Amino acid sequence: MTYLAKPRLHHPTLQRNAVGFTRRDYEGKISTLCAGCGHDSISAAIIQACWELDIQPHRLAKLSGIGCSSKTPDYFLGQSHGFNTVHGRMPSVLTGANLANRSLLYLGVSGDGDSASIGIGQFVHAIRRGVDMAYIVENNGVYGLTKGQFSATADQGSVSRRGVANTDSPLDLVMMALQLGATYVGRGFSGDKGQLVPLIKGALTHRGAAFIDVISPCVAFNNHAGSTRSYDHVRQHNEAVNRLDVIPARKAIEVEQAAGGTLDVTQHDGSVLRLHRLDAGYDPRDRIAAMEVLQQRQARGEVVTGLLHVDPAADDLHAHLGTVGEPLNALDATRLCPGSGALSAINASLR
Ligand SMILES: Cc1ncc(C[n+]2csc(CCOP(=O)(O)OP(=O)(O)O)c2C)c(N)n1
Ligand code: SF4
Ligand SMILES: [Mg+2]
Repeated sequence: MTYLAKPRLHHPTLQRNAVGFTRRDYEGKISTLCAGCGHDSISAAIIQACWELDIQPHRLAKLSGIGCSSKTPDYFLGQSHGFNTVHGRMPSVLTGANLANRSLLYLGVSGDGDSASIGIGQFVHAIRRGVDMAYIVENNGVYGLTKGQFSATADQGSVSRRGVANTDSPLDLVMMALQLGATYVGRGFSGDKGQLVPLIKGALTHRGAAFIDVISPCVAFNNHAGSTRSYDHVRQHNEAVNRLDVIPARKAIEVEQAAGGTLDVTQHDGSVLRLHRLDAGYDPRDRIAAMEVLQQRQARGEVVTGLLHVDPAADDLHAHLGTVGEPLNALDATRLCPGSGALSAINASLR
């Protein structure tokens, strides 16, 4: 019953952020997901992150594919731009929108089926091109919407609700994102909002391809004993390498010196990612070392979470292509179509 609207009235004393919005202004319609679904907690974390970052809702575009996870953009940021694409096609639609209008923030929301099965080619190319976006996969190891078949991220040996073990090797989207050149890579757990909100804030302030894999249990089909995506399993095996604070650009100048055990990473927009190291040897700026550590620890059955990699000097697809600085809809006809003389000059340069 997604047509059910929430009451629009706000309590007058609700706290407002620097751009005058309450948290309620970042909400969407009433969720129709199963009670306890991890995806609803991720929606709540997105709402919190956007409110804390003082994002004007009309400055953000949310895009998704098909699945329970891809339905969630209906449940947050009701005043933002939105596009619910075909199954697995969110990355290419997001890439096109981003190329046409670079002035918006792009948030891609997808599922493990949507991104790791039908959409794997789309995922791969959007990441390797460095599209400026925050790309979140709500990873429950199953196709929740179509009644719980194993997805391509399901662990080998993980047992279905009917007691059948998965025999295939899993795709690890985090390792793939690292290998493909994503410049911000994190893993969170829907049951740990304290960790997830800053991970999302960091992704939204990052310039370049930011990817977050969020383990998000499906209470209907994958939350039983023997599943490696259940709340119990993830709580028992969750090993965070760091804790993140995001200090927005306007506050970064006043930020106090980092204490021992913390690492400050300044991003393009001047915002500071402050990492409280829980694993003293882990340096997320070193992509290769991060991949090694992840593989070793995942082989021990640990669910490694935190900000796993960041390249503070990252660039995005617009920088790679040398595109015009303004959104295309802000260009007048002479700049959009420079005429036959310009075309002849390009043709001549290619002869
Ligand atoms: C082209 C196409 N193929 C198959 C489907 C059926 N289908 C709908 S959602 C889905 C999988 C969703 O899984 P996931 O992305 O993991 O989302 P979840 O429901 O688990 O959040 C599938 C196979 C479809 N809608 N369109
Ligand atoms: S079927 Fe699973 S993924 Fe879909 S809403 Fe229910 S708990 Fe969430
Ligand atoms: Mg899924």
